[in-house]
Amino acid sequence: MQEQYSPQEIESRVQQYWNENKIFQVTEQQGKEKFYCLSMLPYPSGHLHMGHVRNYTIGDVIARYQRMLGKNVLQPIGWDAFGLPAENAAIKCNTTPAYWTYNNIKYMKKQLKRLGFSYDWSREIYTCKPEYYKWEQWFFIQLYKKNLVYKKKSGVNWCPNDKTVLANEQVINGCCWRCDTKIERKEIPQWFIKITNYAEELLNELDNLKGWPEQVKNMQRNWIGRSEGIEINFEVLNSNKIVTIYTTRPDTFMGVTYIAISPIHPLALQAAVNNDLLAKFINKSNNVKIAEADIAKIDKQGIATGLYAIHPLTNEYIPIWITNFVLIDYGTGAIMGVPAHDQRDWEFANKYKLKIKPVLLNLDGTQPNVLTAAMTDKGTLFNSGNYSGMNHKIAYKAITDMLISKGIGKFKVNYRLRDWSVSRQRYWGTPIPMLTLEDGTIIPTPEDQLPVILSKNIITNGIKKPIKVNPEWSKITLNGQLMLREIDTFDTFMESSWYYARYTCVHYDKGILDPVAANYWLPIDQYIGGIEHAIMHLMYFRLYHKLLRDAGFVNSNEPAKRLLCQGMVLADAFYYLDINNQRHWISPIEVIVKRDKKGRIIQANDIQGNKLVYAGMMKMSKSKNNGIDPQVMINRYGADTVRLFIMFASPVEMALEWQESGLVGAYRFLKRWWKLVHGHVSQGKTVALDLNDFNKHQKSLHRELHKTIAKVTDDIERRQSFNTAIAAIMEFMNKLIRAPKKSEQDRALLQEALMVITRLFYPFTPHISYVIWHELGGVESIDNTSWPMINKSAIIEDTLLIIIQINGKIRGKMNVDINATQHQIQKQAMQDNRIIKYLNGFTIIKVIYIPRKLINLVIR
Ligand code: ANZ
Repeated sequence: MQEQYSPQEIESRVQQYWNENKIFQVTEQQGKEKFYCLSMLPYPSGHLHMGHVRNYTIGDVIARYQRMLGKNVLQPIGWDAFGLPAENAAIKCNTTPAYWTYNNIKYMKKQLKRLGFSYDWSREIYTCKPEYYKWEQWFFIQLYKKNLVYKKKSGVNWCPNDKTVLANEQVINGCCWRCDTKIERKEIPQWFIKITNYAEELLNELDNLKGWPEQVKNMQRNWIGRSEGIEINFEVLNSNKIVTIYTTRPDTFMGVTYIAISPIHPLALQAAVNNDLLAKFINKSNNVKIAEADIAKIDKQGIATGLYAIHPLTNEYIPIWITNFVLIDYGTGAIMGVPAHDQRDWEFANKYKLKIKPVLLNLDGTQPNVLTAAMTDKGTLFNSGNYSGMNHKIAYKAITDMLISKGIGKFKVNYRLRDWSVSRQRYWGTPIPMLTLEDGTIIPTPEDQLPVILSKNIITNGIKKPIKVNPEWSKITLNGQLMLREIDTFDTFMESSWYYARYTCVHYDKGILDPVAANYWLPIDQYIGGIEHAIMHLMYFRLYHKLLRDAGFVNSNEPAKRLLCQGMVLADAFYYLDINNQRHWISPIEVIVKRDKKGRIIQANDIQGNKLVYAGMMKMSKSKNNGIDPQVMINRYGADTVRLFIMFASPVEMALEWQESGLVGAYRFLKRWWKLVHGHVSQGKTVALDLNDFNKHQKSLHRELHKTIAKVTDDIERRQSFNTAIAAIMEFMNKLIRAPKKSEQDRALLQEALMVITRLFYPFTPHISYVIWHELGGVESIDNTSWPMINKSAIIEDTLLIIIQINGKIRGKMNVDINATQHQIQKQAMQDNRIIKYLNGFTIIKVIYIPRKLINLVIR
């Protein structure tokens, strides 16, 4: 065994062995328990960042652990290879998105291999390859045939900068999630998948996902946004029209003072036909798409239509207004305005001097003051005719029943979830496999013509313009008929919605999935990824599983049993202000810091000596220039050190604070381990372990060893608390370093302990474990070795701690033999130095013994 620990040398040797022997390649083995461990696939942006490294390390630790339990473990990897950044980069670097993407993959693949992740590389997926997206196109056509997709001209979120449509989820505070440009509204024909058909199931099944974080489930619940309410029909005065509103608060029905409709509500459009002012207002509002979350914040604008609705109970005339704060695609696109009890309605009424009629008392029974704001507590009704005096819950039911019995109201469950718009006006994506005939009819591409391969013939129009496919590509003749291909491509969330299923049978060419393989591996036992995917990806992925199930390809209801969302990776961030008060962020690698005794930064300078401001630990990002390149760290310390630090530095779901000092600590630890093993093996072989021959110390060390196995196993398996698992191994290793190594049994025990520790560490630091295992004489490779077993009898303590009381007062504690009888315990207590003085001159009249806990001597 080499004296020095040289990670670069051993890691490349071990990785080469794994590669050449395809150690982690798996096939279905009926009858053998499977474990499917999956980390979310990376976008090939150019190089791995620390977030990737953290995500994939966690996955690999779990996969390696499960393999040691004897399971058939599938851990695949692939590339989410379509998407906008490739187009932008291609424009900037004057190349093609394909070239940029494949090049990035090549580099990042090398990085993944350098980290020693135990992937089955034979199943690698590139989502931009026709052999993959062919099945996505095929499946879309099946959905089309089942009436689960449709094309609709619809107001969409349009990002004027990226020149593309965005899904609602991709609009954050009215701006593009990618470039932060203000979103506009635009009407274009778009393809949609009917996710709303699955809204109820997507919501209800969350309750069965016991292995998913509550936070994610709650985010999904809110996003699906189920609400129960009632639709109410109001007659429009002097017309045969009806306006239907949706409300969740029928108890406020007597407080309605106006009706508000969306600018694109049919009634608004009709009213505008002969009214220029209305038409202008509608036009203006159409240019801005308002996100639901913004309704509370926006300046409420409106215009009276001149139409009135009739209140069904009071027969009052209620003005109908067109407003910007009622969304067309929620409920019925029309509301009843109850300004006294809804703040949005109040702001609108206040601005346009509409009546405000309170109908609910404050909770304390006093009359509400609605001059300055709405009163949103739910007190007792007043001002409400027959309903006055009713508690709001009773009134809710009474008014609902009344409206239903009159035939003007009906129960309605609404979902905030919208159908998924999957068309993108982008080049670098999966072509949508649909055709438009000369007469405008839309047909799916015949299946024997699949895949519709993305054209390589592209047009670039300079820096600011997006790449476009050459329009000539779109024109085709099929069976003598002229037709046009879609030039839009799919939202890239399409590819990442079903890749997990395709991994089970990547080379299958008879269909999208081989049901035998898919049902063997699925559902995923452990899925790992960032919390930023809580809504979009994880919702679409769940939807796809249900679509695949309903098409007969899989027989489970959900794609993943257990989900782990790892926390962000943070690093110190520093900047200086220039003369224009602009911040310049300096990479932490180039900063020289002074710390106080507690390790807090008290001064920071850049290499030139300039004073810097320390902004604290922040998420690693380009904008703060505080990203740490994993490659530099691997080159400096090796993959095992990086992996160990990442898993040790914090609980997986919490933020990880990157500190090079922590990395140095992990590296030092591995060196100490190496040294311990080196010292041990250079002394030659050991004798067999003889538990009967153990002295007290050896017994105790042996017990500690098995307690450590128990703790580490529980931490990894049940608690997923990897940092405490590592801490426990390290603690034990420190005991080993200090333990006597003289006698034959000392050495035999050390040998045993090292063999155990090497296996416990293997999931975290597989390379060094691999080598040490061999040096310790492991017969087969550690990759095929099983997780250490707990020797239950070794854990059993051979002594017990017993409390000694005299007349009910605690006077001491003592260790007694585990098998001691009451008589022996009493005898030992009476001989205890601390006790003797109390007994002097007294007689024991009674002994109370609580087994394994306490002995109380009653004296007089
Ligand atoms: C009267 C009322 C009185 C309301 C009151 C609330 C409080 P959720 O729970 O989100 O479903 N609403 C309905 N459709 C709307 C649309 N298209 N655009 C904007 N707002 C809309 O909320 C439903 C409530 O949101 C409905 O109940 C309606 O206002 C409003 F004291 O009706 B409510």
